[in-house]
Amino acid sequence: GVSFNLSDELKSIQETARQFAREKIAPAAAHHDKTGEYPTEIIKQAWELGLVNTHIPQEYGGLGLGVLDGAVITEELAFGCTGIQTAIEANGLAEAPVIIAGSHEQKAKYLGRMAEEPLMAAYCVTEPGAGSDVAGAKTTVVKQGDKWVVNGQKMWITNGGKANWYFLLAKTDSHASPGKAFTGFILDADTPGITVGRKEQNMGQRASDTRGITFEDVVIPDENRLGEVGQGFKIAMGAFDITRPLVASAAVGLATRAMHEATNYAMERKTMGKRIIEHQAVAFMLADMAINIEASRSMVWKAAWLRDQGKRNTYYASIAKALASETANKCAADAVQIFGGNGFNTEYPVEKLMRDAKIFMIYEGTSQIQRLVISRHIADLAA
Ligand code: CO8
Ligand code: FAD
Repeated sequence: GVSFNLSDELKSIQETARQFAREKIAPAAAHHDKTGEYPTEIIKQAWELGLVNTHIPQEYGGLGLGVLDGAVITEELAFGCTGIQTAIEANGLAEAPVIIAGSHEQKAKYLGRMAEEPLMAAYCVTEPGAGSDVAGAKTTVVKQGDKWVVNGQKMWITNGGKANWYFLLAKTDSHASPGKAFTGFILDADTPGITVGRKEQNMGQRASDTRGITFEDVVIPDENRLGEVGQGFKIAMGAFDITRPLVASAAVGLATRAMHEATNYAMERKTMGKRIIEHQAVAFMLADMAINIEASRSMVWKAAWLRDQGKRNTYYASIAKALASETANKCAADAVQIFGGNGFNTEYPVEKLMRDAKIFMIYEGTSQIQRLVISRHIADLAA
């Protein structure tokens, strides 16, 4: 039956991730936030501990963990810094289409490589003119003999400048419906014709590397095509069923950090003769944080668990993503409020949390797009 008990093995991985986040990630977070320096060394250490690429099947050298396992690990890493955690998790996003649709040879080559060395990968779907509207993406790929030729531009690609290979979604049939118009590919990052743009200067999660990428007559061998021609859109969407619960889990990690910092501060800071936690207005802000964090984590676990059971979880993944990302934003903003003037200052940790939180409502599908997905399912159920 259903259980919220974590196995001993998962508890032990959770403890490893918790310790790593608190001892290695959190102390380095301010530096990477300030400088924007990519956390190469931290990622390498995380990789050595088995905290990166957790869902690569054992057959290809990975740990073969499930989505719920990944959610537990991700929440812990995110407590330390969601910029660093996003860089790590973007690997999982790039790998998801390969796990869903890759052949044995593709998995052995590209997932195997990730298990052998601390390499990065990236998922290239969004374009300058099409983010929410994936079907509006314009990058084309044309068959020439036994090869494909890509032309177009992708934007906002996490790990864009660090990736060893990319998952690429490109249009193969501009007249077909979205579900048949696109094809997915694996593309080596050193292929001629690829130009990687500058590192974007973002509001938060500044440790993470986000870039535009241009493809000019880039040649891809047919053996790097993922699945059938025309199946790319569904493969790209299928990846979100795995990764939206994980992104939501990271938002829970950030929200938990906000509550942790705000609680400690409220126990120390005194006004009007008492610790501010003894003012009900402050204590209730903390209580609201707890309510929303617990509810969000439960939704994350449900969405992740369903996927691990082999059941379609799209509806729950979107609920978890919308709820947890909005929880992260509310908790971070209220943590700043509880810190008062200090909360607005970079010497204290909560202003970074507020800047880092915003992107959770935008990437992996905006809050509006999650509501679009949820409402379509409700309409289908009612029909
Ligand atoms: N699984 C399988 N098939 C699916 C799924 C799914 N989850 N969803 C849709 N499909 C199928 C449909 O059934 C349909 O099939 P058919 O044609 O046979 O009927 C076909 O795909 C087309 O679906 P829709 O009609 O629903 O297509 P729409 O054009 O209406 O668009 C969405 C649907 C939901 C609006 C879609 O475009 C969407 O999800 N948009 C948001 C895009 C998004 O989330 N982008 C995120 C980019 S990655 C990112 O941000 C990374 C962040 C950093 C990463 C670090 C941590 C991981
Ligand atoms: P738009 O789609 O133009 O949306 C603008 C506004 O309109 C939003 O508020 C949106 O919710 C709203 N809107 C749009 N359509 C609708 C609708 N139908 N109904 C209601 N409201 C609507 N993408 C990748 O492929 N790979 C990555 O690794 C990646 N990493 C990212 C990292 C960062 C830091 C950022 C900023 C983005 C990243 N993205 C990545 C892209 C991200 O997924 C998109 O930015 C996001 O999906 C929104 O697309 P957009 O920016 O084009 O906004």
